[in-house]
Amino acid sequence: MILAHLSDLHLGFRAFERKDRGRNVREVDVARAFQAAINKMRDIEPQVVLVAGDIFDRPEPTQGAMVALARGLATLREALPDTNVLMVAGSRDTPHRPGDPGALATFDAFPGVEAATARRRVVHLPDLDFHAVLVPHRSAISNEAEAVTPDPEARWNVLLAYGDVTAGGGSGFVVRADEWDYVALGHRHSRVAVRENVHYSGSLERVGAAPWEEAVAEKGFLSFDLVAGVSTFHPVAGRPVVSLEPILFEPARKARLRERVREVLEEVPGGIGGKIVRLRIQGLGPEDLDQIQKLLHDYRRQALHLEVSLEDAPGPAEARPDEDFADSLSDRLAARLGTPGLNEDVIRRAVEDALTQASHRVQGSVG
Ligand SMILES: [Mn+2]
Repeated sequence: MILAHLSDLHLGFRAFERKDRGRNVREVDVARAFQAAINKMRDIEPQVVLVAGDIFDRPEPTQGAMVALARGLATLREALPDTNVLMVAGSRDTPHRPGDPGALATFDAFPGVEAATARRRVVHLPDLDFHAVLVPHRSAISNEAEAVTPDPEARWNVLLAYGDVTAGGGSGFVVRADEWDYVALGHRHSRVAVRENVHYSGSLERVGAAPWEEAVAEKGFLSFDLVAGVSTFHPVAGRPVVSLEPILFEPARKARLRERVREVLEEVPGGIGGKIVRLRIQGLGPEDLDQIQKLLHDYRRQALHLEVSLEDAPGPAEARPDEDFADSLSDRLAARLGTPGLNEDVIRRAVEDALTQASHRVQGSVG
């Protein structure tokens, strides 16, 4: 019995100005990532696909977003006709007015698809002896969520919810992990294993306001084998994001800045073409940015987006006690080695002496 778990698709997400055949490039990227995840389902063959909210990037999604979801569901239906899809709305795709059904409700009408947009919903799949409770965002932030319980008669109990979840105590929607075979969560964009059976799958693409924070994190979705109790991550390739090491601007060597900018941008493995790139410069004021604008022009055309972050220059370099200690120890040993009558005791005393001094130095730097 295999589940697939994805969340935070943000279909319809748009960023930067670049277009591809009239469509925002990032909107195309998130649609592609979703389709890539669906294509991987053929090999995973889940009985149930769980989609844990923020399926659309906004309550009134773009037409492209509606088409992307419909296509994905159709592909899945064709490849795996008996697979059920359970979805909940997140904070991004909850309708503004409580009386509205929400765009996601369109897909609730599809056979084999359950999409809860506002109220909690219980789904029972008798063929699989499977019981699921669907808790969309609006339900998770109401008192309604407290009444969520598994069905003791069912072989499998699964909770699908959107929100900040705690394992008891603190704020947020409380989940009693031991009551459920699996808890599929959405809302966090990074992948988090809360417990062995409680997971945030993370977003499929780097759709946050600061994509560089997720530059090195692999994105994708999860599957969970209910019998073995084992979770597996399935990476999905998205738009590459590069966060460069900071460059220090030295006012005394202005020309050096242009050289360094060129160096770091040219050194990106595989180039910056089509990538989302962040260039960090320390100690340069916004009024001095003109010095490199012309230089950046060409790079801006190559990259999908080139973000320039101006940061404060770092403080004075900190002392490195480890190196001081090593130097001091070797100096002392070298000095003693030439002394007549050198024996183990002498070396031991020298080492102990050095260690004592080093420990004073460490305490001194801590205090
Ligand atoms: Mn989200």
